[in-house]
Amino acid sequence: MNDIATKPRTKVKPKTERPRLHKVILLNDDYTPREFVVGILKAEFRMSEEQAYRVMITAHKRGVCVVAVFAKDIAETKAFRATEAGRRRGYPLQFTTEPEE
Ligand code: TYC
Repeated sequence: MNDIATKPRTKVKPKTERPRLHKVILLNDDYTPREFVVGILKAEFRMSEEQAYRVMITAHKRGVCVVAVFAKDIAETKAFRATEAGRRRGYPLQFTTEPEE
């Protein structure tokens, strides 16, 4: 029937790609106290006072700052928890996520 000999493929493409990491991004606002932002960064992202202050002041001056990168579900959970902690205190503080290039 089919006599055409086909050469077996020698190179096999790997089927699983490494899942992309996601950035957690801190957004500036005019109302959340600086100290509160620092406290959230320390509690939720296990940062030192110095690291947390640097991230907070970068977001304050530039509008946004990348906090850290994680697997997608961890980034989303941490961003949600940190945003929720601000909301519970009546602050508009926001953390978002986006995939790394
Ligand atoms: N801009 C706020 C203030 O002046 C402090 C602040 C910094 C809020 C960073 C959010 O992501 C933020 N009180």
